[in-house]
Amino acid sequence: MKRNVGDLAVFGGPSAFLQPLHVGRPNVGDRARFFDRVNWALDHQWLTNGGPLAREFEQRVAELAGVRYCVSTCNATVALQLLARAADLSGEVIMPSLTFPATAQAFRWLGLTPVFCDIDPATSCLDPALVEAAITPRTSAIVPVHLWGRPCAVDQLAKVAADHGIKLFYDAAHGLGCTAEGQPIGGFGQAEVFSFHATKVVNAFEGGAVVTDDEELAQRVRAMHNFGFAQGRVSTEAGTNGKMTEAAAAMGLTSLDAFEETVRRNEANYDDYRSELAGIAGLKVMEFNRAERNNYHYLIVEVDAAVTGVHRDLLDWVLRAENVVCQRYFSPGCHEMELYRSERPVTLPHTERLAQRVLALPTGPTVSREDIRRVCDIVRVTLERGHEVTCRADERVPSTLAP
Ligand code: T4K
Repeated sequence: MKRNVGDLAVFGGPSAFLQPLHVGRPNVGDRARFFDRVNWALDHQWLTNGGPLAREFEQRVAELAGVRYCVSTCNATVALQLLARAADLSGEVIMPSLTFPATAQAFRWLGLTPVFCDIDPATSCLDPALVEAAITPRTSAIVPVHLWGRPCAVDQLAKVAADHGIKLFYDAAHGLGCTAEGQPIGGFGQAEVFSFHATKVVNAFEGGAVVTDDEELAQRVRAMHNFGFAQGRVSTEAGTNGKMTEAAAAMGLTSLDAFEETVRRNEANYDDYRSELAGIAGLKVMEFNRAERNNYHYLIVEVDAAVTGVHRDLLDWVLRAENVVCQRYFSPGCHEMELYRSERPVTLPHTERLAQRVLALPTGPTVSREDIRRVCDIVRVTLERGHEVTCRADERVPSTLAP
């Protein structure tokens, strides 16, 4: 147990964990069931190209999202690109900067211009009023992100999009199984995109999906993810190869089987973190609205260096020395990355402030109550003795880690 600053591994104490404790450990589910599914695919010698497992996966994702159509893809980045093509987007696309770079990169790769807009600090998602102010004659779509699974202001964003006659597609990479205004994420805007990357609440090794109630859009995405084939092997429009394999779908289905249990464990972990970290001045555990359904997949804390005397980066460094592999999700904001900053400099105060403060801590079914207690001991010692930790760290790394 860490009680004093001298107990911390950065200052010579033993690491709290022998093995790394990661953020984003995969929800693998029942391995035997996974191998059964893979064996079934091998027995039937059908490995990809819209096979039965991918179709079953699509049906189950559509049910969970409460929509009529789901097209599975090889990852969410390609799914976003397929949507952009299928909807004939052009010019500018408004999106948050506080997101994984995939959101911006997906569109930029197609020659579209990401226009970064600030968040509402209450939701950490796009602020609809600022979105409206950012619309220009070149804007073709808004792509909000349900960050960490916390829902966007869906009604207000729908109104802004409708008032200006532009498309609304959600990056719902984090949002599987969550609700907004009591409705499942998946059914908002013209379409939404899920990610089934290994680190997501449901994984297909790598995978993604476009979900929508728009039949024509779904058909177009389905054709485009398969070389633009309509019927037979005739390409009737531009297309790529964005298909999900049967092995990926086997993993996706098995992971989906374990979804409810994973969420239960995530929620219990969230409650444990909240009670262990309660009362630490300058530390906030990012809240979920209990009136909505949440997947609790990301456990985010916000560190106020002015109060704790410790910058988020220093806390990250301290935890990593203890073998707790945290993630700065999502820092820096995309607009602060040289690629984007040099092209289109903007100032986004709420994004910049939060990007300096947030840290994802390990959660998921493989993280035990005892793990959480130990992680929280480290956090508490570090933040409650913040000035001492920062001074001692500065002696070792005279640098940028101080607030
Ligand atoms: N939109 C949003 C809002 C997103 O967050 C993402 C992806 C996308 C779009 C695009 O979705 P995809 O095209 O990927 O489907 C990871 C994921 O690679 C990325 O998919 C995800 N968001 C992002 C939030 O997290 P990194 O760069 O943090 O990955 P990495 O390899 O550093 O892994 C993070 C942690 O996960 C490690 O500490 C270890 C653990 N891990 C990772 C892998 C790959 C495992 O335990 N097992 C594994 O197999 O991006």
